[in-house]
Amino acid sequence: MVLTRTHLPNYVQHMIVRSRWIGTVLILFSVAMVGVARPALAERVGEDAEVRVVNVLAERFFFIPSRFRVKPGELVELRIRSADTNHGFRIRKAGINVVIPKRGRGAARVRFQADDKGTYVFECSKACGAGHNMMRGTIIVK
Ligand SMILES: [Cu+2]
Repeated sequence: MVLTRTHLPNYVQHMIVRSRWIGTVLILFSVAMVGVARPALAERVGEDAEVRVVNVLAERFFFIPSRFRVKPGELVELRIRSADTNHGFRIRKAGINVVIPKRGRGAARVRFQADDKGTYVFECSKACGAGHNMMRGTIIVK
């Protein structure tokens, strides 16, 4: 005889239904807790909640995103990863120039803040191939 749910005694079937229900409630509860706990944790470890993180991907021969906007006075942290080789990230106007490690070696972190409206061009500062000179983007402060 094949044992299917209909062959189980009534109280066992009730237990299965109940445990599924409890499981669902627990999952929903933990999802809710994760959402609530995150900002609190960030404050406790002293990360500035003020910093907006912008993830940037560098790849021969472009940046993604190649244009993004920040507000005047807003502090942003750019976390720049490479999808292939070493690149550079330079904003001449802001005196920023860092090396972006090659794929799998982590991100370069750069903090950027501009008080006035305007545009800041960023570009690759490490010769990376034929399209290197086209590898650039713009931060719009607006
Ligand atoms: Cu380059």
